[in-house]
Amino acid sequence: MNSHVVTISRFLIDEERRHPEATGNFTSLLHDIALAAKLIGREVNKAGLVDILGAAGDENVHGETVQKLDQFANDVIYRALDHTGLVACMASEENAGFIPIPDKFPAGDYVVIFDPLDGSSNIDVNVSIGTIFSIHRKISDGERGALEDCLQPGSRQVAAGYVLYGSSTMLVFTSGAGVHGFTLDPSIGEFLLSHPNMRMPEPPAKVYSVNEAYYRRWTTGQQRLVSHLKNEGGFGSRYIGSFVADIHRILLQGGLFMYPSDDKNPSGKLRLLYEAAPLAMVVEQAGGRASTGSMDLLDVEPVELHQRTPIYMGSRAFVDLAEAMLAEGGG
Ligand code: AHM
Ligand code: MG
Repeated sequence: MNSHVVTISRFLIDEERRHPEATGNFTSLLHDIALAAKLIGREVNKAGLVDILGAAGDENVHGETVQKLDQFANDVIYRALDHTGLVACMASEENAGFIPIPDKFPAGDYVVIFDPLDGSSNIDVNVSIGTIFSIHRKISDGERGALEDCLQPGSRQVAAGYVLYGSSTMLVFTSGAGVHGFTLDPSIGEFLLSHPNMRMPEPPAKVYSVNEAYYRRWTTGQQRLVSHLKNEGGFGSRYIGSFVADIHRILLQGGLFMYPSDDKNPSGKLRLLYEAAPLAMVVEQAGGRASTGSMDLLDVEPVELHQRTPIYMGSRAFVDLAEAMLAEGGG
């Protein structure tokens, strides 16, 4: 084996050694998330076989009901974290309320918020999907957390990241000291460090990413921004329609991702806590910026678990430009 191969375990242990005060709890938590990612990735890779193996709702050979993949992913993450004694509570895009760790298990200090399988409508057409996670420290007195633990602004995240189930499975995360990407080597079942210290390129690719079919529903400011990018700006356009995949491309190549507000969705579509804030931390740690169009996304004080937010994320200069044009253009 190449002696320079760094598994995610080795990477986390090396990081921990640089922080003598570390208890190892955070390392264990990320390990558990990486394990959940492998289990979800394994099922995602089999998704095309549902017609052979049974569709959601059917019974499998063990007489168990086959779950929808997003429900499966939700259960996997919950079960990877519920019993470890590291977590006080969780919140998932798939659940209405926050989820305290049950009394039968010890509780810890971390709060984990996740979107188990984002972009799941892309599964049927074999397009990349992702898992998004956000980690906070508990701030309430409650041993098993409280709603306020989940309603912290993105700037207080201690770590955040995503797993991309693409042509390979990648886990990308930040704990506030840069962004690091690991690619799953399926032959040994390990995430290997493939993208150390990811930085958004300068100069960035001039590419915007937005669902332009909603053009007529946009504000005048948003319409003018996109017209400017493609006409005077000379931008190209790429839109996968899978948030993790669109942001991953922008992280590697630069560009501007937008999911703006529109007539039908006054706060946009994507969720602040499960989708926007974690990827905003990743993008900012890689040298980019994330905004709601009028303020830093990481400064938004959440008021409810499932609230939505408009998103402008990517290369710093492009996000600045978007904010400026929205401010002057009746945004
Ligand atoms: P989901 O949470 O229902 O999976 O939807 C989220 C997805 C994102 O991955 C993507 O950025 C967005 O929805 C695309 O929405 P649209 O089809 O409106 O462009
Ligand atoms: Mg989602």
